[in-house]
Amino acid sequence: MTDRTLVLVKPDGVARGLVGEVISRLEAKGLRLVAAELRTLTREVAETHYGEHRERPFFGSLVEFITGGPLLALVVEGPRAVEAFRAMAGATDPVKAAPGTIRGDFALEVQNNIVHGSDSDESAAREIGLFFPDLS
Ligand code: RTP
Ligand code: MG
Repeated sequence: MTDRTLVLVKPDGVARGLVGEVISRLEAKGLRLVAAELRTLTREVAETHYGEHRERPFFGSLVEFITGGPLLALVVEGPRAVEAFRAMAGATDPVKAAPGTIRGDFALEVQNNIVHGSDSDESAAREIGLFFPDLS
């Protein structure tokens, strides 16, 4: 199967009207949309999605942020989709993210950094299963 990754336009990106911008960039790059849904995450799904960060000091704040409004969940596919989208998103801290990346162009704060992208093929499979169980 072609490589797939889970992309989220986080609640800050949706609130700022950046959904079209992110989708345009994905499509221009050549990644293909497989699934898309606007939804507000439950605390349970948010805590599962970011489970690797459960012990970090920012975990509570991160869960509040990611459940604080609707986000757009996308599955996209294409060659090396995970790596391709991480490169487009840029560094986690938007001040360090290169201009030309989504975070580098549109954000300034480490938490409110517009997009999420799976960080490995294993993470992508787990996250796609969590958000879109009918796809796997
Ligand atoms: P993501 O999982 O959302 O794609 O981001 P990432 O891999 O680039 O970064 P990660 O280390 O997995 O962090 C997940 C998200 O937590 C928020 N964060 N806040 N306050 C802080 O120090 C801090 N550090 C990370 C960000 O929203 C980050 O994207
Ligand atoms: Mg991550």
